[in-house]
Amino acid sequence: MADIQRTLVLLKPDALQRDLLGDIISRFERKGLKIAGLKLFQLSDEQLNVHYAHLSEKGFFADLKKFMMHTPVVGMVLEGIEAVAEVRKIVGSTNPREADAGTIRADFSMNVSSNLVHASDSVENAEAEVKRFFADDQIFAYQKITDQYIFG
Ligand code: DAT
Ligand code: MG
Repeated sequence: MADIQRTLVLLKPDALQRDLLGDIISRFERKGLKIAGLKLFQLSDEQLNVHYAHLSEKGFFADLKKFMMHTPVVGMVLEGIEAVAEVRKIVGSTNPREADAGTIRADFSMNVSSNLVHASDSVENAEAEVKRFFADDQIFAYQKITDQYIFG
């Protein structure tokens, strides 16, 4: 039985400013990931303190939060087989210059502080992050006629 997971993706303010939202969303769609949630919203300082708690001691923490609040972000809940790891693979390493060619970060960005996309890094974090940003009634379970061709 396939391990169907949900994961949280944020398209950061640099993706919005650079008109890359469509290109980035398209990469996830082409993989076959199902969009279970999608919205434009403004991040708050409180949300970012929780979301980036693992970086709170870093010198760049304040700048990171400021950057993430420059504009609204696009939040997505993506669903697919082993979606957490697959989405991280498509997004690429944190530092875009170390990311593999063909990943979003390698193909579209150059600097760690503007690497376009957030993606959950573990199944546990994905569950918490989806809950953090999406209410239950903003997440949808539905059939697509392509499901059998993509999920097997
Ligand atoms: P990831 O986004 O790949 O999960 P992370 O959780 O370690 O990486 O860091 C979250 C974000 O913080 C990252 O996408 C960009 C920013 N960041 C990380 N390391 C940084 C650094 N050395 N300088 C500036 N920003 C950094
Ligand atoms: Mg992270």
